[in-house]
Amino acid sequence: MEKMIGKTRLNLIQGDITLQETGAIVNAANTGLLGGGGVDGAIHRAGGPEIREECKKIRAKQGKCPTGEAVITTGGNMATGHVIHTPGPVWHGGNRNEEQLLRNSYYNCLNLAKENGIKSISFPSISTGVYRFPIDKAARIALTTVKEFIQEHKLEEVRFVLFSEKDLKVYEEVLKDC
Ligand code: AR6
Repeated sequence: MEKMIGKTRLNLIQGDITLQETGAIVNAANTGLLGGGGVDGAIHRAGGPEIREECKKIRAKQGKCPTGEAVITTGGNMATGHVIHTPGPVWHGGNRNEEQLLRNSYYNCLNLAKENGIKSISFPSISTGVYRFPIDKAARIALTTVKEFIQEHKLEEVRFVLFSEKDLKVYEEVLKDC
């Protein structure tokens, strides 16, 4: 599904984020930044050791990356130029500021892309795997945060790369009425 918002293309597709050729791809990381399972594991495997080396340098400089913040590294061996790593919130039922923290993750990734002159970016569905954030709520937060950002800042394309057909359907339904 594709929708123009101002001059920005907003795309929802099913696929593997490690294969996307956008200027940056986003990693649903953890605060330690040194890799893990899910999409994080897939990105480190596909990108190779250079990404982990840069993450280690960031760790040495600033310590852990707080939930909702974002950092940028090379894309290593992948087609993308950059990986923007953000630890999304773990879902604990909704009373621990999870929604605001997820909004922060999307906003800070977009802002970091803008600051680095990146024109196109691919997102996975942050926090909806191991971190158990309910996907319908997460999709609404993701899409509204992106829409608000691209109304104010110029980006050529924002792409959501959903791993399953079921997840893609959820995002498509939410995009229809937001
Ligand atoms: N391309 C696109 N999406 C993917 C891919 C892929 N190659 N692989 C998985 N997904 P998760 P989280 C989807 O668990 O919930 C890690 O261990 C997946 O189906 O990767 O933010 C980190 O180190 C799901 O829809 O991330 C953290 O410790 C979505 O990506 C923790 O998991 C996010 O699932 C982060 O948990």
